[in-house]
Amino acid sequence: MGDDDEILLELTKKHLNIGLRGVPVGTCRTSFVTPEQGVHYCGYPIKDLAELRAEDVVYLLFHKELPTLDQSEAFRRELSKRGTINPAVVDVLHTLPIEGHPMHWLSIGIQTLGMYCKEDDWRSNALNLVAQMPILMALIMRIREGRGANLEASQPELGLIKNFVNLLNLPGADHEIMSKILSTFFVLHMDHGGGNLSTFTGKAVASGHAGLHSSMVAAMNALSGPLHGRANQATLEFVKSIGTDNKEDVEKFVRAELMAKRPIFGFGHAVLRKEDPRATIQLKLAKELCPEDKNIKIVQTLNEIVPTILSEIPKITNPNANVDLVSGSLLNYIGFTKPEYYTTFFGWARTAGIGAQIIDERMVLREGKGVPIYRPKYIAEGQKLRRLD
Ligand code: AMX
Repeated sequence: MGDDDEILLELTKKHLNIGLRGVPVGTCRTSFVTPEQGVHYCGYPIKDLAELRAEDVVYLLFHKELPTLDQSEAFRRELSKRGTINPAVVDVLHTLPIEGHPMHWLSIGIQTLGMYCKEDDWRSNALNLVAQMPILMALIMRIREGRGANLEASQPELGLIKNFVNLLNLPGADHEIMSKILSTFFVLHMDHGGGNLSTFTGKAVASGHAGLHSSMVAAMNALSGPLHGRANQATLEFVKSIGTDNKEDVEKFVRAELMAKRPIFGFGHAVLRKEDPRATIQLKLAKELCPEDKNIKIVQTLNEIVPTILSEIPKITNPNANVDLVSGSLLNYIGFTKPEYYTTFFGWARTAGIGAQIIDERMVLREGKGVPIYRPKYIAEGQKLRRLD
């Protein structure tokens, strides 16, 4: 080893078959997670970024600095220019089976955008995708719900969130409140370190030079699993199944779930050891905007009693609320009553962080040479040398 090299981890057999948990793989320039303050984007704790304009936070992840006013305006103009999609994407979406999960639609939508993308540049393609995602999301929701595509109504100059809200034009929705809640959701979910499954998968696929869109589709498919991005869907279903915010009843319900060895959704975290600031921010937003909402009241009761109940169980390292406790109830409040859509919002936000990390791995790290194709070592097991007779 050279003088500059440091041993980060002594690898032993106990590190095998554990999903690379804790095994250092590379460096991440966009975000890190600490046990006390949760995720930080480029050094800023998430609590300081939550109320910023979504485009400014995308800029931060791509440029590693917050924009000046001029840079912010120029970046929004750039995204607006990139924010158009080929109408043929609409035809493809119309052929998809309604039985498919919205995450599958999202993957096919992104792959289709990639087929019409003429550029061969990681940064440009990542920004194109960030700019086009609001339109793709609105189209998916409108077509699935039988409300028809309205591509001609797209006004990318309104900004990422507002263009989505206008395009979707959900009956009965309050556009201001919807924009506020979605903007916060979007900023909170953009990135979460380098090693979460979807980001890691996206970067691994990109290392084979499969292209930005194919890599992002792989990442979205990774995100679609119930152990990863689908937890927000599961948490709202859990909250709805409780059905009451009466403290004694909620406590009875939670204890019965634990007895049945089922998880208490919305609580616990692999890294954080305090309440996730992303939960704190959303709880505050819920208190301001919809304190009387039935699900929000259940969420608040859960947050009052569950940490104490989970603290009685020694193996649980963090009994506090995580990001998913509130997000589904907020989305439900603004009119997204079908939890199967929630992971698509998560995926939409993550295209910013994953895109920025793919650019870093392809164009910046190792003095711009990029990370080589991923090739971890697997040790052969249970295989004797055999011969066909
Ligand atoms: N309810 C019931 N049991 C829980 C629990 C919870 N909320 N949180 C942790 N535990 C259990 C674990 O399942 C594990 O049990 P085991 O040893 O029998 O396998 C034990 O307590 C120790 O877990 P841990 O070290 O505290 O956490 P972890 O890193 O293994 O798991 C997490 C983290 C999020 C998967 C877990 O807390 C959990 O399942 N929470 C409920 C589901 C949920 O809210 N998921 C959303 C995750 C949010 C996010 O990170 N995106």
